[in-house]
Amino acid sequence: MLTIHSDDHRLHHAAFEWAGGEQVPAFETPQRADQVLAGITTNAIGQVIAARRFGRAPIERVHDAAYVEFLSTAWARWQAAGRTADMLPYVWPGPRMQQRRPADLDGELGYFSCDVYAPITAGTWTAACAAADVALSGQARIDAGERAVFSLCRPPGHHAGIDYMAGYCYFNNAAIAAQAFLDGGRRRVAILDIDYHHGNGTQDIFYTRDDVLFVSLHADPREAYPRFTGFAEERGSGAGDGYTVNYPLPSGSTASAWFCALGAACEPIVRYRPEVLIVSLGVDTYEDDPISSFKLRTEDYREIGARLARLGLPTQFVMEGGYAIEAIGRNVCGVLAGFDACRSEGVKA
Ligand code: OKP
Ligand code: ZN
Repeated sequence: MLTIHSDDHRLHHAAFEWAGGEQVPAFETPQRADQVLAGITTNAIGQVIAARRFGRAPIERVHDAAYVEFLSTAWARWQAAGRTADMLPYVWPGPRMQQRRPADLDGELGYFSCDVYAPITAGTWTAACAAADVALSGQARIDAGERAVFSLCRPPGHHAGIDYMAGYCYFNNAAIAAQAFLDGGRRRVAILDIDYHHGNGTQDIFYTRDDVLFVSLHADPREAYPRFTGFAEERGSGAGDGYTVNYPLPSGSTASAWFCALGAACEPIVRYRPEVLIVSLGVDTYEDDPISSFKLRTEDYREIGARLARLGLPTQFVMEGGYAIEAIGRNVCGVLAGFDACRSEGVKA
């Protein structure tokens, strides 16, 4: 399978994150994408090519222009104020408060975010744009007839909503690719999100629409980030009613429970008859992931790839989470190799 990549991801490097009331080393590191890339080579997954640039326009098809503008200038404004640490928000509008844009940088940081997990650093803008380019370059290859591609996006994207960053995410790479498919003339796109965490941002972007089906398997929000979205009763609204499908699973779920939910999640996808499938690929479902609780083992990832290949759709894999540095490369490659193996069997049959 073809992999798309950009070295610019390394420009985004958070100094720390908050956990248990303390600053701990960031889990979302440049090493993650480097390890995946190393795995792609070691496991001979296929050719690796650099992303090309697409600029702001396709990003603004899903994100609010004011949010994109804020992200593009935030670090320079922070520096002009004499600050050097990572930019972190501290205040958000709570229930029954005004959703009104504050007048200064510290206020705007809260306005354009919903948690403390998306710090802006010196290179965040460049890296986030590069991740969107990686997604768009993959989308363009599928549009040109490629059957499957892997967009090795970093930073990840599925927590970023229309006008906010959150959970290590700034631009919603999968949503940007989905919108580009539609803008290129496709009429039905399905996004299957198999990251451990609910893809609240992707859900936000497509919640009222029927041209993108969003299906997500994730840890029950009652006991996992992002806490306030991802419940089974969230099913879309207006024209989008029924086009968001959530499968929350109990914390600690094993592979057998997870694959059972995957089987269920494939049903609405088959019924939708999408022209293309985007897989938000997180491997933080792994048993040794340091921030997650599911129990998938390395051998399960090949089976995931095989199951997805059986859907028989042009497929774009978009990298999301996965924080077990030692295992991230082999787990991602397991999915891609399992997909490719099943696909070539299909060609023979
Ligand atoms: C991003 B992706 C960990 C608390 C949760 C945010 C998790 C963001 C996950 N101590 N922190 O979906 O993998
Ligand atoms: Zn995740």
